Amino acid sequence: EPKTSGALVANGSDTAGDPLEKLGPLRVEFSVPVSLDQVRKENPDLQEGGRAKPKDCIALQKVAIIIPFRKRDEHLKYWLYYLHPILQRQQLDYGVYIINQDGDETFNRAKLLNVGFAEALKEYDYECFVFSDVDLIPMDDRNTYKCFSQPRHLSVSMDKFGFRLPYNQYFGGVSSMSKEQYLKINGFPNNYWGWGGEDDDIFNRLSSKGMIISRPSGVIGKCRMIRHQRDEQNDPNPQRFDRIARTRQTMHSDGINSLSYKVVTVEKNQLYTKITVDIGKP
Ligand code: UDH
Ligand code: NGS
Repeated sequence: EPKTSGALVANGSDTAGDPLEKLGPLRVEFSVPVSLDQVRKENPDLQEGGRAKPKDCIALQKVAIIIPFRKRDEHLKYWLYYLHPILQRQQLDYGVYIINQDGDETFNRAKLLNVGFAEALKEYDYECFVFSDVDLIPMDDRNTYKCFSQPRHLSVSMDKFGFRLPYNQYFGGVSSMSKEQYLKINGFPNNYWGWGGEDDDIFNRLSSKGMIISRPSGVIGKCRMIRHQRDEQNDPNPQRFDRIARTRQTMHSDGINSLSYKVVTVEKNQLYTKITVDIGKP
């Protein structure tokens, strides 16, 4: 019987178990609205900026969770509601970074992820980076949001794809990389404006450096996506096929070594650090 990690479904505290123990399969649904107030109350141990670490043991890893973002506040509430309890049970020393694209220009997911890497490292000695879409929720807390000896793809079994990979090289949704793995590929591309292909470019970078993708099983890797309409200013990028054909030529000059942006505001509260950033336009 799947368990609920918070109090969304009345379930008796007995089934919530030891706060230090993983639960396995979790109930994940998006029909009941959640409020930030409720999330704050249910996660009293969180520190300013959406930080937490185990009280009674040494953390597994220091992990920065990076979320590319613009105008998805409803999704963010669910993400925080479900993920904070899970991440604490996973005994991580973690922080949540919402990288909010300023203005109304075309969206650029991969560049926002690069900004998250750079900004998180200015704050703390993170050794691992988890890159997560705001609308993806794991259905099993044994899917640990940490790093492995190879780059990790975590969202391997999504409901919208019938709980399987859409294709073998798929690296979208949620992934993790150590600082070393990320730097080895010069981070992510900065020039994928609009929807699609940036995750395939990242896959190409990893495989060109001889790395392979580590994945959880299809059972532990189950997750749900919050259904939504296509966002404004994120239409399919017509250049994406040409770009992914040239990753090996472009990756050394386009990446974390060529990243430029301007931080507009930084907001810190109990649940997250939100960095609003001007990343320019195509
Ligand atoms: N994102 C935002 N705001 C935007 C666009 C994207 O926050 O305006 C972030 C968010 O974290 C999202 C991620 O970028 O989860 C990836 O966005 P995406 O639009 O590339 O991917 P998604 O799978 O949607 O969420 C694809 C288009 C869906 C059309 C479905 C029509 N039924
Ligand atoms: C591929 C895209 C990826 C995308 C994946 C799943 O075709 O960026 O579909 O998309 N690659 C290209 O377009 C080159 S989804 O079904 O989630 O909309 O992640």
